[in-house]
Amino acid sequence: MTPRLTTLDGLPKGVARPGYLPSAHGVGIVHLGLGAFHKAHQAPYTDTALAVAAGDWRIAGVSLRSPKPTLQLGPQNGLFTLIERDSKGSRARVIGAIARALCLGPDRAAVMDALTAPATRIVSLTVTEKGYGVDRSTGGIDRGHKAIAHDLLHPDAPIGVAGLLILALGLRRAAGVAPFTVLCCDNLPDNGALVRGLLVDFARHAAPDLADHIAAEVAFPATMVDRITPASTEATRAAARQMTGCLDEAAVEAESFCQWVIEDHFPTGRPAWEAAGALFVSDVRPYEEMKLRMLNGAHSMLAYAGFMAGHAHVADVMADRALARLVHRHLGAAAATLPPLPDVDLEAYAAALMGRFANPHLRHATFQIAMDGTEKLPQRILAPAVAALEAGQPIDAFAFATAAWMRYVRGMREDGTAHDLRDPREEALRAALADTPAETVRALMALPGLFPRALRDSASWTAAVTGRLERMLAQGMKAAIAEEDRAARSAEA
Ligand code: CS2
Repeated sequence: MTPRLTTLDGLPKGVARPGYLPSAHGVGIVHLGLGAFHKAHQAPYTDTALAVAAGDWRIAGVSLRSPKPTLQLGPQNGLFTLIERDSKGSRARVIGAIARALCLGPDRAAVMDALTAPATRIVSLTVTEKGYGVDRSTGGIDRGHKAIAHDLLHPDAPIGVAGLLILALGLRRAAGVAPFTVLCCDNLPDNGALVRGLLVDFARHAAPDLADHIAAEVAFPATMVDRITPASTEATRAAARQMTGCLDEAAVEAESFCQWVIEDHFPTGRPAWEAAGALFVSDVRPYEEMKLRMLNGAHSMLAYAGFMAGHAHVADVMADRALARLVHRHLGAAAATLPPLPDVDLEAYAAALMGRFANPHLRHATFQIAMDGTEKLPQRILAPAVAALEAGQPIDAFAFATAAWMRYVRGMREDGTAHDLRDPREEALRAALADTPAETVRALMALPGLFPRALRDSASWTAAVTGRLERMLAQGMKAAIAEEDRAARSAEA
């Protein structure tokens, strides 16, 4: 029988393993959101930092809802395989940085102990864009968000990020323990300031005496995180088993590329993540904008257009020559909205992204990227669209991406079968669908807090989106892609 992965002993030679003795290091980080991205990004960065520079920086991982991560990692002593894939092949690496896995529901007391322990100096977060409950038009709490509403009513038994962190920061303060640093690792614009705004506003409502303390004493460094990480599947686990000789329920796979740019503001210390290649800077924003507008913006465009054109995976999109050219056009249009970054060549970045998207060894589903469009569009597509409009640059690429999203929002494939939307505003989206493309565009653009005023008020933007949505609906996505590509090429010529 194949043994479960529980120990580093006996792993085959080709499998990389921690360059330190995991049990010799204490926990210094609590991570909320124990999903594939954390396991493929922060956990391996921490693994390398521990090997190079030691320290008590292992991670207590917390799943806010699903018991799955604890069921997978618990019996494996936190060990899991990361499979890194690129054109040269696949490599397996067992990661030892996760000391324990907890699930908030059954393990509430242990989670609170971890959050209030003086040894915990960082609380990091990957809960996805919709996990926070920020009202993006005010920067404060969104009272309609389920976890925010719950935690305002039950501040002693919170289920969301804001409630948990405020309760823990209050207990630490009462006990005379320094606050932890809050490290947001989600693809949100200015993510440190965004979470700071959320917590300060939540405190104003739930624990007013804490608001000033948080504003003055808690550090919220901003980050840009990057590693393409498809959801784990049976095939991931089968590959891990084949490479390690062990059953690994917690295995993840990712591209070999990874990047982490972090604002260096950690008053109570941090792991030596630079040992693993993290870049510490004073201002993350230009890197973050570059990544959100170029990588994530092109990703969202290709996910909506690709899914509707029948492409299940990103690599299939990149094999569709017309659509791949539109991905390239999108990257160029996004780059044109960015300020120059010293030491970064945006053309080279775009070329590298084309290669990363085309990675044939990654099965990254367009459907996975398509999820939560209302949370992603603003920073990925709409902000650069406003910038392009204001600078008098072409808006076609952004209008095409937006129309493709609106086509996707119909929830119906071209063969008439339904598909899920998987968006927190799903009901409002469905209610906005109208009989004509023009009415649909108008209704979707009127959803509160989604489209910036500059776009809503622009006749040229509205016409650019409407014309494209009409074509997508009347002629199908493939024909719309071909026409867009033709027009783009003649504009370039
Ligand atoms: C993707 C991102 O699912 C998505 O929305 O665009 O998860 C993307 O793969 C990562 O940000 C890459 O770093």
